[in-house]
Amino acid sequence: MATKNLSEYDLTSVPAATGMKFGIVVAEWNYEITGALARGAIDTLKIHGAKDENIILKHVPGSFELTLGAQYMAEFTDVDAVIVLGCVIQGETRHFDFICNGVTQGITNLNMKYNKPFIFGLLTTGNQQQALDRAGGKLGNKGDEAAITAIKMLALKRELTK
Ligand code: RBF
Repeated sequence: MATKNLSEYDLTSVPAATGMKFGIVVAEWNYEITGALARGAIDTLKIHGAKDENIILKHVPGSFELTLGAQYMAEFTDVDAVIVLGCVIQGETRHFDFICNGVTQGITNLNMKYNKPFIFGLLTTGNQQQALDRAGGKLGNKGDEAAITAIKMLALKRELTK
């Protein structure tokens, strides 16, 4: 089955991000990839109307730290949504599973705990090429997709709470 291009979406279906505040937490591990994810997310937020001053970008050492970094964003800033960006590449040890499961469960819990969107932008790939393909390569950029998801979730919240 073909994987969809992560950067392709219907422009007209994306609500305006005007007035929305975003936190982005980026893992430093595999920074060639996570830096590209962050650039994609920021560019996409701005294309849809987010202002520079409404985007807070912070780094954590590795993907395992994304959950706590995201919780800090929610506790200590006034962001409306948090995007976490990381890349875990399968190695020869079982760390891959432990890290991926930890982040997946951690981010799921934060969504429920804060009633805010915490967007899961974690690439979990078998090798570096698969990650590059999804970080601005031939399959688009997972950071773009994460940004669109954050905007859409905040728009949904606005719609249901107004
Ligand atoms: N962090 C990542 O973001 N991506 C990885 O691929 C990754 N691989 C790791 C492999 C091993 C064997 C270890 C010990 C750590 C790895 N980490 C990785 C770092 C991890 O997310 C975390 O920063 C550290 O375990 C410290 O809590």
